[in-house]
Amino acid sequence: MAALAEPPLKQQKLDKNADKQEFLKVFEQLRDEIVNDELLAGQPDFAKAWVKEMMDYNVPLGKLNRGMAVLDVLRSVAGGKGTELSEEAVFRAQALGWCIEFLQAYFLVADDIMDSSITRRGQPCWYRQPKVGMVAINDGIILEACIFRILRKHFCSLPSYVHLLDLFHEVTYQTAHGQLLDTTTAPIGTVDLTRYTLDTYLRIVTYKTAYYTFYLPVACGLRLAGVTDPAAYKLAEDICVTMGQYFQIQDDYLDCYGDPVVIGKIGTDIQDNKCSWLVVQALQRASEAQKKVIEDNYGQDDKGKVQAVKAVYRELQLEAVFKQYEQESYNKLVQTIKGQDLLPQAVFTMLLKKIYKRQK
Ligand code: DMA
Ligand code: MG
Ligand code: MG
Ligand code: MG
Repeated sequence: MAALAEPPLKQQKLDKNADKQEFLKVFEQLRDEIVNDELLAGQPDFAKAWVKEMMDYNVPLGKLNRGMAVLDVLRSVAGGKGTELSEEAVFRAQALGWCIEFLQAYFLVADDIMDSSITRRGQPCWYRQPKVGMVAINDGIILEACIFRILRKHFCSLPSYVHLLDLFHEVTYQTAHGQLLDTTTAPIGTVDLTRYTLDTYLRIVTYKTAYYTFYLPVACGLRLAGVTDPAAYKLAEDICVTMGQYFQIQDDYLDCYGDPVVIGKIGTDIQDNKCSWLVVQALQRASEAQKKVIEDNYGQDDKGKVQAVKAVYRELQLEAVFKQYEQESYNKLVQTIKGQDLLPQAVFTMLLKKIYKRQK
């Protein structure tokens, strides 16, 4: 990257903040449009208030990396061609970014129920709110349906409309099947150490995380930029899948070693019997005795048992294993990004920069 061409760090931070504020304003507009949707004319006030509160609670409080990436990608592709973006083009990129954040909100509401999680983004998981409970399932369905209301309202006259619809459907399908693998590979109450293999792991995380976290924002940005070359999408898919695997490996690492105050959630992977990167790595390195400890203690909601598994992770120095993996994976991604000239490198380096050595 041409470091000299970049504005000073302080300016970059101010710009980023302004981008985020503007992005959040677009959320408020979209939310209000949904709350007052003419398709629901006459909806009672208590129902409107529920939807507003539910959206405010679940949609805008994350890091917003996925949603804000759409405009970044569009800017780096259009900027490369020397095009200045119109106000409408910027708004559309932001609205499309919010569609991704709605999709993410939907998956997280459901994921927290399935994972019996406690907190998310520093507050109780939505389904844990006393008045919510299993109504959260329907709220998730509403969050997903919002995507298509937003797309219809703001994109239906564009030639890219059908591609965007298709993209959101395909990525949702992939993610749901990733979640299927995640929740059924190692069902709670069964411990079968032969199931925690790296191949199984990579398949789970490619589908449950990589497509919606990286490919979706990139493909949305490319679509808005008018890119139609299938080779460009294929390249984006390949790089995004690798980046997504790296991102989920970080997520698994942080589940055990992250600070709950910083990551905003309390790890549950060990008690949930998850095919986590850590248990896969542990089993590749464990002695017979250590394997037995894992077998006897994994997948049970018991503090002492969770600690016993963590003790094995410590003995195997999995923190150091992760740090080494992180560096190698980062280096490889940089090489791949530099080794192509089909798409501007910034499309990918911007995403990678945001996640490299992340603490949350
Ligand atoms: C994340 O898996 C995948 C989706 C589709 C939400 P996870 O359960 O590891 O996520 P988290 O750690 O955020 O609960
Ligand atoms: Mg989870
Ligand atoms: Mg999960
Ligand atoms: Mg996790």
